[in-house]
Amino acid sequence: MEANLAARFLDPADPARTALLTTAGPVTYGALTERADRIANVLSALGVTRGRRVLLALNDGVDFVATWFGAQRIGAVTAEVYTFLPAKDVAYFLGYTDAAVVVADPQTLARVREAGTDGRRVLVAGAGGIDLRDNEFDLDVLAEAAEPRAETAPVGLDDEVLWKFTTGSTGAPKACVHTARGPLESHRAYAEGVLGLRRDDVVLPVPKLFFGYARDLAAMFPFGVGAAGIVFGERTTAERVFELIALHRPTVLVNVPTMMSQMVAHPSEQDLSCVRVCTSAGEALPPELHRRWVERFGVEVVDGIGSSEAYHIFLSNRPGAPRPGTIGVPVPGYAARVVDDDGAELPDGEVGTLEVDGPSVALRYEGDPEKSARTFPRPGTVRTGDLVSRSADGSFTYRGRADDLLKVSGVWVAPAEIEHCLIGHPAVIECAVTGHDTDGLTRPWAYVVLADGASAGGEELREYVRARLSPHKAPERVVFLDSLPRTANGKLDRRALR
Ligand code: 3SK
Repeated sequence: MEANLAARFLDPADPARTALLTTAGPVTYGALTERADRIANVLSALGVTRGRRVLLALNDGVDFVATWFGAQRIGAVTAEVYTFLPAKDVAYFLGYTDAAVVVADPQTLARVREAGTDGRRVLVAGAGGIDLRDNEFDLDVLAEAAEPRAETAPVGLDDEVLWKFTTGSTGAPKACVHTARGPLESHRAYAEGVLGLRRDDVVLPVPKLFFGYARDLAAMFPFGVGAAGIVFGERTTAERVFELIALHRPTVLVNVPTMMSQMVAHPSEQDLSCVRVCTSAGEALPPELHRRWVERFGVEVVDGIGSSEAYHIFLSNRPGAPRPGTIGVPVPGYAARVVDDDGAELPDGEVGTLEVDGPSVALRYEGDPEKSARTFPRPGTVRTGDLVSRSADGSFTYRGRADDLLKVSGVWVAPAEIEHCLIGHPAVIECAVTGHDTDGLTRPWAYVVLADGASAGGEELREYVRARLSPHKAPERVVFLDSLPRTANGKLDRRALR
């Protein structure tokens, strides 16, 4: 079966339909396909062959999407660098991917240069006016001169086509190596099977496209049904999201709890009536935030959990049947179990590690056989490192990361439980709990962001937890911050707090 992602997602579409919405105007499938094919020909001319990596150091925009599909067209393997990383981290991505070509733009070029490209070819999008060096090429000039159609490299379902990076909150980012089966199965199972993505949908991503959750949902899965995605280069703020909603009237909002909390706390009146569903993933959605969101905007939330290892979302609530506080049930075609440290399945209600089987699980972490063997114990199975429990109705509840658990007064405590409790306090919009060593004993400390204009003291918040959970779960200290540190994908950076 032809599994080339450019052939599968771009070619069947009506060329006159809108594929992407941008502030500069709509881009049709025909125009996107032509741009992708021209870039495919440029990449081939620069020596990119099947199986070689193309590293995208591109901000969100049409060229991000066109370059990604251009590389797919010729059977190359795509990988993305988080665009705001400093040069030393860009150097890590360059070395780790050993990319044949790096595609940069005026915002990332200086850091790519400083990282040292080691003779690699750098293709620069939007390079007009920049003095290019010997190994650098102007994407616009080369694409204009290239043939508008490119040949589709034959790709099978089991061929390696893309790398997805883990966020690296506990070490250097690692690439999960995926075959073409991953995106195709996730599209079928989650985008169509759970979200019911349809031709008239317009998808707005809150995270940037280098995060696979956003890239797939806004710039790949919609194309499978002839729908459209929105791309924008600016930093995502609640104001910008509201402006984009007013401008493009999306039907699907791809969201993360942090932004949901900022949107809920935003003072001005907003009309989200165009949005039929708001997805939440990337982090646990506290039930209280879920409730505040629905009360404020009247927009349904479909909360789920995914990972780079499993390719995309594998457990999810279903539209029309939300169970706040749970991450839902397996996506069609996936199976999930709660296991103990020996891999034995635990009964309903007990907390253990989440293990998932599915058709989109990665082959390995590139270059790390030991970690691969621990995380992928069998082909098609991933041991996620997430702590969960399953209820008798089959739905799963997130209890935190196994490596975040704290032993307090001899009892295991999940920071997520204290966080979900604290977020119920009306003055708290965000919080994180980590372990602190006090004279050799681990004690929970809470880092709290208060809503604009709200006030609450540390003792008040400690008492709030004490009254609802138990005394040993009350934070020893409450530290007030303006914002919480985040990883590149917007997830809480617990390492930075510790
Ligand atoms: O949360 C994640 O890390 C994730 C990764 C890939 C795709 C989807 C999600 C939610």
